[in-house]
Amino acid sequence: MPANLTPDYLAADKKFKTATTSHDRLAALEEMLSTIPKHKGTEKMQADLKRRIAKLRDELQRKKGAARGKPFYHVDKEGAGQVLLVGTPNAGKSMLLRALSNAEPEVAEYPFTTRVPLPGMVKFENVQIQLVDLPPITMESREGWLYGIIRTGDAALLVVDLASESLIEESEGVLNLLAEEGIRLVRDPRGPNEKRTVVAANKLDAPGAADRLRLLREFIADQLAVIPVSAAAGTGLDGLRQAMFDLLRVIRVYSKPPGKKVDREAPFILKQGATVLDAAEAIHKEFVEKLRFARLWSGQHYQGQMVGRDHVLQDGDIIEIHA
Ligand SMILES: Nc1nc2c(ncn2[C@@H]2O[C@H](COP(=O)(O)OP(=O)(O)OP(=O)(O)O)[C@@H](O)[C@H]2O)c(=O)[nH]1
Ligand SMILES: [Mg+2]
Repeated sequence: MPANLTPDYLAADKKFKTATTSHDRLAALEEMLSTIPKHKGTEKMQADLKRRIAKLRDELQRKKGAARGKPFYHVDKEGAGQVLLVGTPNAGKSMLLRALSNAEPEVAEYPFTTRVPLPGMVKFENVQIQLVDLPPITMESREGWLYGIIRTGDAALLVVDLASESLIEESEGVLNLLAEEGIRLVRDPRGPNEKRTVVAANKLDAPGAADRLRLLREFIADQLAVIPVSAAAGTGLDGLRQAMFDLLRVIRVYSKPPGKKVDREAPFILKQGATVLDAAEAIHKEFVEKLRFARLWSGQHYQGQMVGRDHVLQDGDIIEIHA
């Protein structure tokens, strides 16, 4: 026992030993820490107290959360696919959603404006893509649901702030925090923890942005494609829409009822690699069983020829199902 423990400390120690609730135990531990004589001989004890306090606080916090029902958010997927806006505070995620969709998220010059996810629909040619605005990724954003949404999304836009002097460190920070949660933002996902991503380098209109864009490309271009944009000025947004569509790895297939015209405004959205049979199923469940043959119009090569059920379709193909 190190010397010089004060009566106050001993009293707190006694309180701890007789405490019956976690709250009382925590209060006693905090009292012990504040009354313990601060010298070399008690360093170990101080560290031990701090560790126990942190652990107990953590436990209490978790219980409180469970009892109250911690906020939990989830966004139902809509349209051709779900793309997530991921990035540092103030990068312009919300302003991008505003510029690209009908949604009206709050935009402000201070960080941590966005607290909950907000989806909007982005039109690309004849499809609608869901774009979800998220709170920023920071050391403080430890909400499990935020990473849950990113994990289940179809793809991500990593929004980088070209007006920020420290954009490289910030981008690294975001990638590292995501990695700690087991999520990797990549060009070509190979595993379930990898999310297909492009970088939206935002605020291209800001002074010095062109130089920082060069830096950013040096840092990240062999890992992720970079698309320069300005949400404020509206530059690069068409390219971003196209990139969002490409991220989803889907194709549009049009159904043409025999003897009728094709409806170009109502594509069926299928995964890349989908076959005639997949399309038949999407058009009408019954077609899976009843499909006799299909005719295909595709680019220059198919002008209504018959194709087998395993024929792989391309974006823009028109098929006529005969059941
Ligand atoms: N110059 C310039 N400013 C922009 C641009 N996009 C956003 N901003 C400004 O950057 C600030 C932050 O924009 P937000 O859209 O709220 O940023 P955010 O990434 O959603 O921020 P959090 O919700 O805090 O994560 C605002 O003052 C915007 O006006 C842009 O393209 N150019
Ligand atoms: Mg925001």
